[in-house]
Amino acid sequence: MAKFCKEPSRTFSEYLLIPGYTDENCTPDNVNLRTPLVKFKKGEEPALHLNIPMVSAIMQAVSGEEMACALAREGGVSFIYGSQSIESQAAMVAKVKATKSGFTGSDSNISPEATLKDVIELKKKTGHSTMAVTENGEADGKLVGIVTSRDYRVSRMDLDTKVKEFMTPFDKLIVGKEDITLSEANDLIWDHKLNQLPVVDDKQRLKAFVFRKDYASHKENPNELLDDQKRYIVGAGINTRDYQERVPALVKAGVDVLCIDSSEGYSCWQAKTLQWIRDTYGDRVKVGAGNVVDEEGFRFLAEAGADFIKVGIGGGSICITREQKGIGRGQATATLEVAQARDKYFEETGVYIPICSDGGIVHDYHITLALAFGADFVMLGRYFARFKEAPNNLVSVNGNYMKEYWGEGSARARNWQRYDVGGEGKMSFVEGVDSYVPYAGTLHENVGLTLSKVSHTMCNCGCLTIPDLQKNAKVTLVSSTSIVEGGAHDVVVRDESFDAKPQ
Ligand code: RVP
Repeated sequence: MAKFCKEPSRTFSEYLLIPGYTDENCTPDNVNLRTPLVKFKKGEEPALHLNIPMVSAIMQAVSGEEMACALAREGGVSFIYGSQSIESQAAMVAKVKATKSGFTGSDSNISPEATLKDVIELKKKTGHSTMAVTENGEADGKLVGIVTSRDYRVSRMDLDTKVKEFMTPFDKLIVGKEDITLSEANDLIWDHKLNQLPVVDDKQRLKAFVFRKDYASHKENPNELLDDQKRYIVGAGINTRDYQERVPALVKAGVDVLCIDSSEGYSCWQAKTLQWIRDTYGDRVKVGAGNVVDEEGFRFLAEAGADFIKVGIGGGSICITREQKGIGRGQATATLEVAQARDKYFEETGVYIPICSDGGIVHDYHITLALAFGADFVMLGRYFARFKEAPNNLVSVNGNYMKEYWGEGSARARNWQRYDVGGEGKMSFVEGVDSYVPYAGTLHENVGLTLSKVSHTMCNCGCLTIPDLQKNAKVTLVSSTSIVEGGAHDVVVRDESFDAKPQ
């Protein structure tokens, strides 16, 4: 007969936090959301940490280069999706690592022989009004000038005018040398009243621009997650099939942390992948594994050498694994049991392995609950797919702006390695859907608001750090009738359509 888990399988929406004592020191400004990303020994610091407890899902619709830079700027990490060729995934990682904080690579390059008409078209395509004029019109060409919107007036000039006739030529430009620091670049910008500073190498090739507006925003991001060369920290997903080729390519591209991306991680395939990485790189390459939902699964991956362990099966917003295969566990119950296993393992071995609650975060307070249940950080797909920086399309559906969001197990992504159970068989049925999510604007605005809610709740619970919340949070189950009580009830909520129109 089957073994039965005593506890029912529960989700975050079935719980609430009960406030603890808040003293005058316990204010949102004093909350510290720093959390470990990879395992560490008692008394030591982890080799990698996050400044906010959020990472973006290993999905085609979520984690590309732009998302990775935007999230690292806030203090989190993106895991660039692995369901693409090794070359294109490594190129994405390399692009993130080439984006030094405050330095912007140019994707608007034009030749001096091009025309004003070409300039207008390029601006429409990239959205950028500053263009590098290079000898061959390519990114790696010699810089011969720049064009900004101050250099031309469409209403007064012939569209066939050549770029070389109206650009600001190189000899009139103030430029920075390749090894310039961000603050030196900023001094030049201020001293010469510039809007942008081109940075060139010794062969006069453009390496980056530093924009006046970006320097200001860099100052606004104290949580930026950077490596020792001031480059953004970035992760990448791998699978248990082509790791011997994929991992070296990602490591060469400069990836900081890997994660085996699978819907079900309690398998010999994950152990073999971890073993190969340890044999090849020792502890130098950091790699997470998963997903698991109980103590047994956690132990297995911990002993196999995972640097962090991901929790959750079937809770993702686009996931139909539970319906299709009948496997999975409520996200709250799974997180709690794995966190208890993590603590037990720490007591026994002195090694702390961070756990990540992956999928099923619907409301911002679910993040706080996941942390209270013992997660060190959370992975989100739907949440990030709504933002401008996600690599998915923005479309209009019935007059509403939506972003496309599809599961890795959907017919659209066809990421069969994620659902791999060995053998030659490829996906014969889907485990995910293709969907829309409402467009929500920029990552910066949304993450700021979400974390403000997390910090306020932590203060209500009397906790200033995540370890403090994990240890001291008080949690209660809610009844279905008390859920009704939690929303606006027994009133007619006013909105524009209801309000009487003034006469
Ligand atoms: P959510 O944040 O609820 O959208 O969930 C995202 C998570 O769902 C991913 O991190 C992954 O674990 C899981 N996922 C991705 N694709 C699929 C699928 O097609 N079933 N599931």
